[in-house]
Amino acid sequence: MWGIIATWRMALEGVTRVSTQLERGGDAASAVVDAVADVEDFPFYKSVGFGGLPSENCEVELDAAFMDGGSLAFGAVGNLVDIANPVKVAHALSRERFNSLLVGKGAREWAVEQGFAQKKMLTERAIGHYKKRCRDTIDQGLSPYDGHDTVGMVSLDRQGGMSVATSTSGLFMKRRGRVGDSPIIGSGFYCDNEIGGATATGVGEDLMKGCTSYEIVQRMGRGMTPQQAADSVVLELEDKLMKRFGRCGDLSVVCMDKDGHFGVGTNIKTFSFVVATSQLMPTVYLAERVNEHTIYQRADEIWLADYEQRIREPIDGVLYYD
Ligand code: SD4
Repeated sequence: MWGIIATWRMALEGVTRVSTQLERGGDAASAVVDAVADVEDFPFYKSVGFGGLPSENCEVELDAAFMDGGSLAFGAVGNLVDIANPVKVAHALSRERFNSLLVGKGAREWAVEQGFAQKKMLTERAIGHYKKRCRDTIDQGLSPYDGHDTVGMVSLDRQGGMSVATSTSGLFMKRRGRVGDSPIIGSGFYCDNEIGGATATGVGEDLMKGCTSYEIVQRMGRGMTPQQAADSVVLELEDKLMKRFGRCGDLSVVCMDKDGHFGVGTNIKTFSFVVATSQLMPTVYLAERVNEHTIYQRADEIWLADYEQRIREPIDGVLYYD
C-alpha cells in the first residue's frame, strides 16, 4: 500500500509525477519533497514558491517545512527570500541535529552556504496581482488577507514510511517577518509513522491556536478514523474560536493514516484536494461542509477546465508569461 494526499488542485501535477515513484517503491520523503518542489516551480500557482504573492511591502517571503514520520525529525524555514525551493532547504534542515527552524536572513545565509539554487521569486504577474489587490482592497473593501493557499502533502510509502511537507508564500499582504502555521511543527504539519500525518491550510493565526495537525494525528492515534479526526478538529476549533475569540478564519486540513486511509476537513465553501493511492489514480476532489460533516466528490471536467483557465487569466488585461 502507498498513498499521498495534498491540499488544493495545484498539487495535481506533482502528485501525479511522484505517484509513479511511490508505485515503484520510492520513499515518502522524496515523494513529498519532489511533489511540493513541482508546485513551487510552477509560476501560475500564486501562493507557493516562484510567482508567490508578495507581502505588504511587495517582497516574496516563503515558509516551508518537512517532517519524517519515522525519526520525527523535521526542518522548516520562515521568511526565506529568493531561494528556488524552500521545501528542499527544509528537508536538508531535517537532517541537522540542531537549528531545525531557521527564519529570514539566517535561513537564507544557510541555504546559500549549502549551495541551494538562488532565484528571484517575485514575478511580473505577482506584481500585477499585488497592484490589483491593493486597488480592490480600497475600492471594494476586500480583506487583504483573503484568497491564499498553501500546499501541504502527506505521503505513505510501501515500506510503511511516512512524511509530510508544506510550502507557501503565506497570507497575502502579510507584514514583513510574519510567519504562519506552515513552518510550525504541530500546527501546519505533523507526521508519525506509527499513526499517520496531517497538514493544514487557511489562516495560520487561527490554525496555530489549535495546534491543528498535531491534534489530528493524536486523535487518529486514539482510534478515530482520519475523517473523524479531520472533521472534529476543524469543527471544534471553529466553535471555540467563534465563542471565545469572536471570529474564525478559513481552516482546511487533509490527513492520512498509516494504512493509507485519508480524511479531509474544511470550513470553507469549496476546498479542493488531491489524492493518489495504490488503488486510486491521482484524483482531484472538492470538499465542503454539510451538517457538521465534510463531504467531497470528484471535481468534474468543467470545474477542472475552469481552473486551468482561471489561473492563467490576464490581470487588468495584461497576459504575463513569467
Ligand atoms: C499561512 N496557512 O501562512 C498559511 C496560508 C494558507 O490558505 O494556507 N492559506 O497562514
